[in-house]
Amino acid sequence: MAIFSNLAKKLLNNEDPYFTAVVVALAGTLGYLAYKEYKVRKNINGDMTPFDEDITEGPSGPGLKLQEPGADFVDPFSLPHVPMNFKRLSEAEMLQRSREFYEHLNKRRTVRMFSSDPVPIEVIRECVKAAGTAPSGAHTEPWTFAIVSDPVVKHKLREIIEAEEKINYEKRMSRQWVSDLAPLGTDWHKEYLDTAPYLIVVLKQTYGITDNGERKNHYYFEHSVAISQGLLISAIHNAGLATLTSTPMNCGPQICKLLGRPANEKVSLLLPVGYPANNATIPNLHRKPYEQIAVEY
Ligand code: IYR
Repeated sequence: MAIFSNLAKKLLNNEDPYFTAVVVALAGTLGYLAYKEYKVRKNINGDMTPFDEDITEGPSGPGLKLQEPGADFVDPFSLPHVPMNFKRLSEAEMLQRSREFYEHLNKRRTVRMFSSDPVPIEVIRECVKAAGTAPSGAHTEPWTFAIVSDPVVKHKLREIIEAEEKINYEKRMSRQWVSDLAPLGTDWHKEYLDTAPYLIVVLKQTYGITDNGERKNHYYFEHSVAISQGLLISAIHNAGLATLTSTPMNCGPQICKLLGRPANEKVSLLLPVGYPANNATIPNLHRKPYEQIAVEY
């Protein structure tokens, strides 16, 4: 203690200018490093709105430097804007198409019992292409669709997911949550992970990586990936197939490791895709009527 109080006295009275200089330099360096880290974590680079924290996430890629502001600057004139060639439909046609689209989507049901009958991979690829047409923050397209058909990999996914879901259902989820799900007939058994011919793991890229290995912001990646998942589900339904929005809680890191995904990707949803089993049953659910989901001003 005496040593510290002596040193403090030395410092305060500026008895030894060299010592004071060293302490000030050290404190300055530490402060600068802390501020730099804070800036990276909070994304304060002049290009973010500080009040909207869910736009992007802090860096999770160890050792990755945040891209310098403006480093990826694209001369706006280098991206030409081209005529849109938009063709208007008649009001009658708009009404007919919107009605038919709704009626078609309204036939979609979440399926938990799948047939193992094969489905052409080309169909799955087209559905994924449809998902990739989703709008995304600053057109960063922050999604990766991992399509798994290999029975060995599917089974490994099942093992990872069932082990975690058993803990989820028995310990992590509240009793209320488990009882809210009971009518839907879900539990930790996930046979569909073996039977469905495809499992599409949708991965959200929490940031991008530039050609020089720097971290690039992905704005609104949650929203962007959620929209693309909606399109994927609609495309799968439109192709005459069934799916299930499965949310393997606490399995993300193990799934990413199994699939060899990079550190910027996190599991968003896992969609088993195939035909419903011949004897498939579904809960007799009803959707809210228009009046309950919309307000018109
Ligand atoms: N992830 C679990 C739990 C689950 C949660 C909700 I909310 C659902 O609507 C359905 C399931 C599972 O996939 O079983």
